[in-house]
Amino acid sequence: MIPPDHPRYISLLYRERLVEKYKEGIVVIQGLIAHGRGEAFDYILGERTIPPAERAEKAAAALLLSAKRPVISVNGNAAALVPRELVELSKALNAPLEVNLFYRSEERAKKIAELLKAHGAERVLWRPDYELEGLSSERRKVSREGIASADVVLVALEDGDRTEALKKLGKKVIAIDLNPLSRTARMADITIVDNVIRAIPNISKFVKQTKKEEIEEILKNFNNRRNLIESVKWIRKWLDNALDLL
Ligand code: PTJ
Repeated sequence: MIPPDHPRYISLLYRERLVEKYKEGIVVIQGLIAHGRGEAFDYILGERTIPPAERAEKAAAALLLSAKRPVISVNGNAAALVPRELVELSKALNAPLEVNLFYRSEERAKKIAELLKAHGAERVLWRPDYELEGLSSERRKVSREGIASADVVLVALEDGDRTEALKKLGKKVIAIDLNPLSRTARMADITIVDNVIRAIPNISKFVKQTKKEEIEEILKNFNNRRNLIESVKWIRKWLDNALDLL
């Protein structure tokens, strides 16, 4: 048991959850490594939502609200960390959740769909019936009524290849990635440099708050490259302040 007064309690709790979901066959072992990488970035962001991330979350909500066919793509880690929050966002947007995996197996996709349904999901797509062009990984396998026909796709913990393929197919991509320098971060239309555990509830909050007449202005004022530069500057600032600890 993790003592609640441990200084890294929250972070350790999420680790436990990932390990548990790994044992249940929802998360792949590579997902644990990916999470560790994310934790390192989260640490030098101060484990909070930095202002550029909040701006990106607002822009993401606006883009999702303006979409005709938004889809939320779910992998093993996201399902393990924020199942309830993903379902809430899906309902707020009336958008389907689609299980899309890098290390795909039919059995794991089904388990993830069942986990989401157990948290109240109404629309979960997990049986692909279409293959995306220009992508050789398992992530090419998508659903016709989901990612294949979506105009806006929200992705978390992503590999750059799929973001690139989705962009080439004319879709808008919103990425949640703690690494502001990753290829995904640079390729996406809107990159949220925040932990998925904070980002998903924040997007839901902004989806509920944003008024129709504000959408155009929010999107016009958002520039992903500028926002990524801002994120890196926040890391630099955090590291500068950390020098005082030494
Ligand atoms: O479930 P699957 O089969 O689709 O596989 C999922 C993993 C995560 C194994 C797969 O997508 C993968 O290998 O991802 P990458 O290429 O390691 O990319 C993960 C990215 O997400 C890295 O840039 C991490 O910094 C970032 N990341 C890790 N944890 C979080 C995160 N970003 C936001 N929130 C997190 N909790």
